Amino acid sequence: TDGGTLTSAEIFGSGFEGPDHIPVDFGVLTGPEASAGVTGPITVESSGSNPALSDAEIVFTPVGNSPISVQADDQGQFDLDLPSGSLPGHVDIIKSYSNASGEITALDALQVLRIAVGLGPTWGPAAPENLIAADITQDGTVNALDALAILQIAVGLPTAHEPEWVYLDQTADLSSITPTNVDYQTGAAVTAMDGVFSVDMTSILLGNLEAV
Ligand SMILES: [Ca+2]
Repeated sequence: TDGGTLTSAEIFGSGFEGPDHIPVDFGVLTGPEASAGVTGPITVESSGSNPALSDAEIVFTPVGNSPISVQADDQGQFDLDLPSGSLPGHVDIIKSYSNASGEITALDALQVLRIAVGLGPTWGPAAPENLIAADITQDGTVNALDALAILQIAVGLPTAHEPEWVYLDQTADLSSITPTNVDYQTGAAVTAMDGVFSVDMTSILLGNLEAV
């Protein structure tokens, strides 16, 4: 206001604790809403359409190499452009939740609260997939804070814990998961042969609880 120059301290304060950038509202920049997903067992085919992976990001990390990341189209088709031959690695899928799909409701928050106080969901004992979905804060424990975050999402309030889809290896052993030990690995090991792979995965929307 006095016509003088700004100091770095006036702009950046005491410095950076990590990477920083000017605030950007991605809600304005991005086009269509995130697409709906598919809950439950899916097969990820690198050479076909994948209804569960529409608009998802596919990340393939060859053993000992840097990740390769591509965006799937609205049919869930993607091309990682992998070299020929045998290429073992790990595939991860990143997919955000579309609020427009309305899959997360206040009833989900109720189910999580029931689990948090030691009751099961209204349909019976919680399956491991239910506990993964219930721990939307991803801190390993199902408690009232998860229920609160889910309720915020259900009514359209801002929350620190945006829902997202998680994809696990369908053969992963989830039997040790309990409400106080929600421990799991995302993604699956695959070996691409001449650039092609197929893997069975389980697709879970964090915050969405339904009978498995
Ligand atoms: Ca939690």
